[in-house]
Amino acid sequence: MSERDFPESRRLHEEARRLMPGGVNSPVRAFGRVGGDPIYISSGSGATIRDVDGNTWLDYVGSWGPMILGHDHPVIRKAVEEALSRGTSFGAPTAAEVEMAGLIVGMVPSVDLVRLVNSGTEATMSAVRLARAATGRAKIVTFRGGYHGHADPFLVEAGSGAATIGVPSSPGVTSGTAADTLTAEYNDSDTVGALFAEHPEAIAAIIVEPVAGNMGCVPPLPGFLETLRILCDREGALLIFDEVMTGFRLAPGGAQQRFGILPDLTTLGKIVGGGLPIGAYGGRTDLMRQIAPDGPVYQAGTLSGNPLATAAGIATLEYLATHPEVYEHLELLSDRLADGFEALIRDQGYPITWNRVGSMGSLFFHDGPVTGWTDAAVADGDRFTRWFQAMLERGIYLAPSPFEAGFLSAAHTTEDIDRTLDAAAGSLTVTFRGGTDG
Ligand code: HOZ
Repeated sequence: MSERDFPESRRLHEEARRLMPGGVNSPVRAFGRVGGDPIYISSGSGATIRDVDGNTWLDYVGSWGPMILGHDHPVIRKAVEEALSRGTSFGAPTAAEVEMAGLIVGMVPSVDLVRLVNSGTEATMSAVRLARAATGRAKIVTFRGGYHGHADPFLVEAGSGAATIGVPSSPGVTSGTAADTLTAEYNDSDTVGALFAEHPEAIAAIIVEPVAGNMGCVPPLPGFLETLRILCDREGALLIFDEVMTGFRLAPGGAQQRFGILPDLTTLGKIVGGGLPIGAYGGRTDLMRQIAPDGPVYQAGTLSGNPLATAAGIATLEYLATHPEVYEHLELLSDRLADGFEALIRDQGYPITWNRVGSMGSLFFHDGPVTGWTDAAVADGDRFTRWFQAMLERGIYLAPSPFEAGFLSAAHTTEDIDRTLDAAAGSLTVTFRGGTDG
């Protein structure tokens, strides 16, 4: 399987480029970082996806996180089909929204009240507006290489697609907006403490991915999240956990349950919608009651709480809440993958680092450890490209960027992991020792 084998994908992409910026609806999908045309997907089933040229791929993108149960899961399909037969949008309250809110409040430890929106970006921008209103302060702290969607305050030294295409601070964000975003180093709470010292009583909130997933996967070092909690309490700022990636993935109650640290506000996306577009934000009652119409902090949406999206979300969350074996399976697969990478590193001496927490992880072409953006940014990009293409040759579909995490699903099997490790051994040989697959 190589680039020349994808004629239909290539044809579609040529047409797409005439119609859409970069031919895509989200930049990193364009394969700009890894070369070649993107592969156009026609269907998915379990842990695999199929492209328009008839190739089948073992999928570690999982729609960038949502597909924790795998593609076309029968429970989700049935729920969406039933909702579809009742109508697709009413712009009025439905019972499904109440059920969905109940599930989120029941599962996520720090969430007493929740508001449904349509994407992770909507969730984070709304949470920050609320934090600013509640504290009467303007500034927020983010982390270099972190990513919280594409709203203006977050496109300052951002990770994910912004870093991938080289615009971590996007044109179009006004200097006034950028001035209110202060950036610190992930896993270095001293840099956060310094910002509080420099800007006394001016910081409304710290927003942090409790496991960074948009500079590759970077776990929090012991004590890091605890220190952020202490700093926020001491300085009168709010702690926002952006659990768009980690929510319902690292535990039924997300990273906050896994690590036992409670934020004031939580933002959710991806898994919460079961593969359909939903975001959510929630937290302490006294804060959430400030949202309109209970309070004056405005936020709204025509399609918020959409019946199809809530049907998929409810089915997914209910499944996760009642099937703890999903998390056991994901941990087992993650351990097996990690053992395999550790053996490759030990036996072959490759200067690489495999970072993971539960079912999210990523490979850095850097002789570790990778604890933040400073390390992630200097990882070898050319080697990543060779690795990505070599894995593609072996039927493994990875995120086409070194600044994204990979995701396991409940549909992956131990055989899939072993096949992936075989592919990884061959791909690393090509990556480090030269030669091609073509
Ligand atoms: N920035 C998203 C993942 N971190 C990628 C979204 C997409 O291309 O679908």
